[in-house]
Parts: sequence; structure tokens; C-alpha cells
Amino acid sequence: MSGLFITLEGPEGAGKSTNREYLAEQLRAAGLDVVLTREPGGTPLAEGIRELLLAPCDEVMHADTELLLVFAARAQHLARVIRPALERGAVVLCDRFTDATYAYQGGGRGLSVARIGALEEFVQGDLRPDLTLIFDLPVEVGLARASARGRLDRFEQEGRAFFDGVRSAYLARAGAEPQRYRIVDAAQPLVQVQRALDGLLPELLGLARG
Ligand code: T5A
Repeated sequence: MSGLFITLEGPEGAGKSTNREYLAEQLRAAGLDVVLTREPGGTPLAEGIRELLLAPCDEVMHADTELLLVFAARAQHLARVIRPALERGAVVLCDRFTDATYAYQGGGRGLSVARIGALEEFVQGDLRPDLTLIFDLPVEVGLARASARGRLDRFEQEGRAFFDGVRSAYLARAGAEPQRYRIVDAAQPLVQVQRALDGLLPELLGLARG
């Protein structure tokens, strides 16, 4: 596939949604075909699965159910959006992908890396992001930002230990494969976060132009 697959990751309230628009604008301004999308979601069917995953629910969702729903949404998203875009040579900018599964279902829920890896292989084959930007910030700062928006979703209602596990899993993955990850300090004021993204642009443009 000739396109470029970039994913944006990080804990709750890290600013991924805010900054994905900014990054997409910069890449489009440089003349690139950019597909901006998100997980869970990205197609009508996968957005339906997202609603199931995020809606607070009286019945406790089993961790395996959650894992399978995440990958069911991903299979649909890959087939309908990500693979076709990469095949035509576009830059796919995706707000969360499988690193979020390792962080939330792995680091947060405690599911094993082997279990997640088996589904990753099944659903994605050898497709992995070319580059992943992790928006990192202290758990309490991200949760305060998310809470300020009002009603909390099913994940945002989790406790501190869950989010500590999420953040640690992201940082461990970045540490284990530094060539694929770039860490952005997301606790800074927005204007500084965007300056940091500007600093990454030459690398992104270089990768996109091959
Ligand atoms: N999930 C997802 C899994 O469990 N497994 C998986 O495999 C996948 C793919 C998705 C949920 O699904 C889980 C993880 C998630 O819990 P989501 O809505 O995509 O949910 O993800 P969230 O992290 O919940 O999205 P948020 O909107 O909370 O976080 P963002 O997108 O990182 O943050 P953003 O941009 O919305 O900003 C949050 C607030 O902070 C402000 C913004 O204005 C906004 O109000 N803000 C800043 N304020 C000060 N300084 C800055 N630098 C700021 N940047 C943003």
C-alpha cells in the first residue's frame, strides 16, 4: 500500500480530537490527500459499535466482549475506509487505533498482550501504523479536561488505577519501539502543543512523499 498511516493516541482529554483537525489542515495545506477518521468508529456500522462501547450501562460489559467489539469495529473500518485510502495513496490520520486496545483493554482492563496480539493479527494481518503520536499528560489533568465537558462515558467513569494502567501501557509501547512513536507533551497550553506538532511536520511530509 502506497499511503501513509498515522495514528493519534493518548489518555482521556489529551487533546487528540482538538489537534487532529490542526494536523489535517497542515497536511492538506501541503497538498496531501488526507483522510481524517477515528476509532472506535469511522463508518456508520463501526460508529454504532462505538455507541455500544461508550454508553454507560447497568450490565457490566465483560472485558472479552469489549475487546471483541473494539476489533469488530476495526475490521469494518479497515475494510471500508483505511485500506481503500492507503491503497489510493492517501494519508490516513486516525484518532486512536490498536495502541488504544493495548492501553485500555491491556493496561486498563488487564487483558494479556498475547490475547490482543492474536486479534490484531487476525483483523489487521501485517498492517500497522507507520507513525504514532502519543499525546501524553498526567492522568488527573486529562480527566479534569474530560470532566469539564459534562457527562462521562463508560470509560471515563473508570477509576484512577485504570487510567494509570492506560498511560503506563502507552509509554511502555513507545519505549519498546521508539522508531514508530513520537511523544507530545499534551499538558502544555494548546498553542505550545501545536508548535510541537509544527516541529513534527517536516518528518510527516517526508514520510508522506516517500
Ligand atoms: N477505546 C478506544 C478502547 O478502550 N479501546 C480501543 O481500542 C479504542 C480505539 C474512545 C474511548 O474508547 C476507548 C478509549 C476511549 O475511552 P474517544 O472520545 O475517542 O473515546 O476518546 P477520548 O480520549 O475519550 O476523547 P476525548 O475527547 O476525551 O480526548 P481527546 O480527543 O484527547 O481530547 P479533546 O481534544 O476532546 O480535548 C478535551 C478537552 O480539553 C481541551 C479541549 O478544548 C477539550 O475541552 N484541551 C485543552 N485544554 C487545555 N490545554 C490543552 N493543551 C488542551 N487540549 C485540549
